[in-house]
Amino acid sequence: MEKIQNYIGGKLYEPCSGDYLDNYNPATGKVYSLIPDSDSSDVEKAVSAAKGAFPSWSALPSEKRLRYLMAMAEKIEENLEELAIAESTDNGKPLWLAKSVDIPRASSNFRFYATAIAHDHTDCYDMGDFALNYTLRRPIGVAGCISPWNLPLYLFTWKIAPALATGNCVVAKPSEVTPMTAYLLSKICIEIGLPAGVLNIVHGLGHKVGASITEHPEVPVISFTGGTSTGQQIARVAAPMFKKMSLELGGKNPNIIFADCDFEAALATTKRSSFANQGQICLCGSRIFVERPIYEKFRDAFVAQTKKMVVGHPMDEKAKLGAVVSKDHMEKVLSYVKLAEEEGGTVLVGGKRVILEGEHAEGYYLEPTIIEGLSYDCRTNQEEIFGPVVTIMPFDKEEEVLMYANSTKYGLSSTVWTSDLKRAHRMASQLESGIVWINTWLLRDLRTPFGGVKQSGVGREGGFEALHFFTEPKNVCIKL
Ligand code: TXE
Repeated sequence: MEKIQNYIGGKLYEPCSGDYLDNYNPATGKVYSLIPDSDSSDVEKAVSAAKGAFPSWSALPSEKRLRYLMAMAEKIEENLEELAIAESTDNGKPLWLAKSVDIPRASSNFRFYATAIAHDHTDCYDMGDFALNYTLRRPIGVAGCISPWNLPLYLFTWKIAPALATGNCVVAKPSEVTPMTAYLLSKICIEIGLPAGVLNIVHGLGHKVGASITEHPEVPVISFTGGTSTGQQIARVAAPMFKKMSLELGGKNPNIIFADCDFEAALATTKRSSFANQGQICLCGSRIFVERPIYEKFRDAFVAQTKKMVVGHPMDEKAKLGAVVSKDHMEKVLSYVKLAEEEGGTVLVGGKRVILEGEHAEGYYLEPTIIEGLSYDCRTNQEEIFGPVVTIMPFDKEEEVLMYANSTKYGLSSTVWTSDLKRAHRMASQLESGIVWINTWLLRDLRTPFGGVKQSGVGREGGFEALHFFTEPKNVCIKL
C-alpha cells in the first residue's frame, strides 16, 4: 500500500507521529493508499524550513524565480498522464476531465504567474520638484495555502504559484481526501531542484494540520479554498492575529435563462454547468431560473438530455459523471434530495445512488438530478449541496428573478442567457456575485479577479489580484 509522505525542506518524510490515515478510491470504495496523519510538529518543521529559505528565495531576481516556475509547468505537462490518472483515482472524476481540465490548468497556473512577475511593475507619484513617491511591493514571508478536494491540483497550484512567484515561501496543505497529486508535485519539485524549504507540503486532517498552519505565529498570510463554515473557523483564528486572508468559499449560483436566449447553447452549457465534476465545482449553476414562455420546452429538453448522461467509473471514456468524492459526501448529497422532496419538490430525473458492476459496485456514484416545484427560499434552494443536483423554476419578470438570484447568503458566480445586450448589462450590474457569465459558463481568463461576495468569501485570486495579495505595498516619499 503506497504511503504518501510530507515534503519538508526539500525532502520526503514520514509524519512525526508515524501514524497514517486511509485514503479511499471513490470509484471502488476501497482504501488504496495511506496519508500521513501529521500534526503541529510536522507544521513546525515545515514553517522553520520555509523561514530558512525565505531570505534567499525572496532575494532572487524575478527572472530566476520565473525559471523554477516554468520548469514546474513543463514537468507537470510532461507527467500529464500519470497526474491525471492519480487525480481521477483520488477524486473519482472521469479521467478525460482530469486530462483536459485539472492537470493542464495546474501547468497553466505556474506558467501564468512565472510570466506575470516578468511584467509586473509598481507605481511612482511625482510631486514635481517638491517630492517623489514610489511604491515598493515586497513578499510577506511564509504563506499558508490550504486547498479542497474538488479540483485538487488545480486549486492547490492556483495558490502556490503566485505565492512563490512573488518571493514568498509556502507551507501548503492539500485536502486529506485527495492528497495524491500534491504528493506527486513534491516529487516534481525535487526533480527540478526547487531550493529546499521554498515549498513545503504537509498532509493530514484539517483540524490538526490546517489549524496548526492557520494559528502559527510565523505564517502571516493564509490563502484558503473550501467550505464557508471552515472559512469562518479560519477567520476566527487568523483575524485576531491580524493575518492577511484570502477565503474562497461556497456558492449557490443562479443560472438565469431568458426566453430570447440562444436555446441550444443555453441547453448544452446548462448540462455542463449543472453536472460537471459531478456538480462539485463552487461555480456550478445549481439554481436554474427559466423565463416562463420557454420554461416547459427548456425543462423537458434538459430532463430528456440528462436522462441520457452516462454515470460510470472514472476510466470509462463514455462516463459523463464519475464518482463523488467520498461516502460521507454521497450521503450528504442524497440527504438533500430527500429534503427537497420533504419541501415539496418533485424529482424529474435522478435522485438515487448508481450501483455499478464488479469492482466498482461499492463506488460512490449518483445520478444527475433535476428537481422542480420548490420555493426560491426553501433550504434546498438556499444551501450549498455541492453534488449533481440542480433545481429548476420559472419566472416572469427581471425584478422577480433578480430577487430570487440574490436571495442566498452566497455570492460567487451567476450566469445569464439573453440576446438583449442592455438586459445583459443591467442584470450583470445588479447580480450580487463576484463573477457574472453572459451566454457562457466557466470561460476563464487567469488575469481576471476571481472570488465572491457575501459568504462566498473575502478577497480575490487571479491575475495581479493574487500578486498584490501575496505582497505588501510600502510607499517611500523622498523630499527633493
Ligand atoms: O471543505 P473543508 P470540504 C464546500 C462544499 C463541501 C464543503 C465541505 O459544500 O461540501 O465545502 O467540503 C481544511 N483549519 N466546498 O470538507 O472542510 C481541509 O483539511 C484549517 C466548496 O472539502 O472546507 C481541506 O484541506 N484548515 C469549495 C480544506 O480545509 C481546515 C470546494 C477544505 O476543507 C480546517 C470544496 C480548519 N479548522 C468544498 N478544517 C470551493 N469553494 O470550491 C478543514 N480544513
